[in-house]
Amino acid sequence: MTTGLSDTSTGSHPGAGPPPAEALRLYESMVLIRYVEERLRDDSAAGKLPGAVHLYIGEEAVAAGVCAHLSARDYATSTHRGHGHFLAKGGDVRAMMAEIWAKREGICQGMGGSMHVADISRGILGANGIVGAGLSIATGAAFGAKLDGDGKVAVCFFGDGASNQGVLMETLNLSTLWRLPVVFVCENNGFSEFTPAAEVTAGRIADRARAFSMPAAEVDGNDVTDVWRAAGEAVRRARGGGGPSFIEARTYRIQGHFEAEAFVLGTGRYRDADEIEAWRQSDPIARFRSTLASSGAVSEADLDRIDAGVRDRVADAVAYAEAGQPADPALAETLMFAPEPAGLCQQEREA
Ligand SMILES: Cc1ncc(C[n+]2csc(CCOP(=O)(O)OP(=O)(O)O)c2C)c(N)n1
Repeated sequence: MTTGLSDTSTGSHPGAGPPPAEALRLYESMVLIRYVEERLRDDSAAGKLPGAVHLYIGEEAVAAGVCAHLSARDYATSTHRGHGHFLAKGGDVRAMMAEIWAKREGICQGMGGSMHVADISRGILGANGIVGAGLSIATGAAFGAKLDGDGKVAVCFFGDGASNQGVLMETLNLSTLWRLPVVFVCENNGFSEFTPAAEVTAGRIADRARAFSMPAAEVDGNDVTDVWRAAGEAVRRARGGGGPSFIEARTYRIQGHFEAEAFVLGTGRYRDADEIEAWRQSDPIARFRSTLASSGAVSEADLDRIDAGVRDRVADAVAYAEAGQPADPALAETLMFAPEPAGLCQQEREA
């Protein structure tokens, strides 16, 4: 039996589950991510998107269960598979969709694309194409939050592949030493690109944190209640000055590493259809829907209404993105490069 965040066993996390209104928000958050990702899957297959997308289908419970404890003032860093984190953290679905479609109306004016959706005003410090890069950004944000002293928390989402980057050790070390308000959330979806985790990742990932005496939990990442409980405990600890925590959420990537991976792999296969099917049986949304419906607190009709509302929002976001203006390449000069600091240039000229 698990006894808390510092417990070393895997499985259901103890304690009360989310109250009914929170449970419905968790459900809606997961459904929004799912419908957005399904639409992107279809539009990618139809050749409508300008670049690659890495989809989060099957992993929705992690982003939803963690971000439910955050406000727009808190920080989150994300990965190349970042749409779910952006949406769960309260990012605007229209602006994200337009960004992925490379339109000027996008959240980064169409210059960032799928792997760089960010909204600093909501504490969404960005998806990131560099594996592991969010670890140091989140730790830096947590350091800033600690200096500000106003209770903000930083969450870092990263994958099992990223857990082998040296920067994890650096950030586990400093965040423990300085008692920073940061929560490390490893989404162990079983693969690093086309390589099964077992071939490149030694030991239990959560043990990396335990080596620094950091409280660490291993949870069922397809059980949103389990994630929500563990994240609640970790975020409360961080906000209360208790320092960092680590959560390893075991989940599975249903889609390819990126859409259209088949064109790269040819006939090469790195996993069996049976394995994917087995994980589909543990779908986080279907599981939570059935838990909610059987609790009697909510009817199937209520859940259907949520689904329909989300479908409309996603259709609206796609229409908005399609109707947008193409990104303006000239923006690269103003958006990607900071203006030269006048004083510095003067000094350089004099040197
Ligand atoms: C520093 C760096 N090294 C390698 C890559 C190439 N790369 C892109 S995604 C990926 C796998 C990442 O796996 P994981 O962290 O488990 O995330 P997942 O894709 O499973 O969500 C790799 C190696 C990269 N983008 N950045």
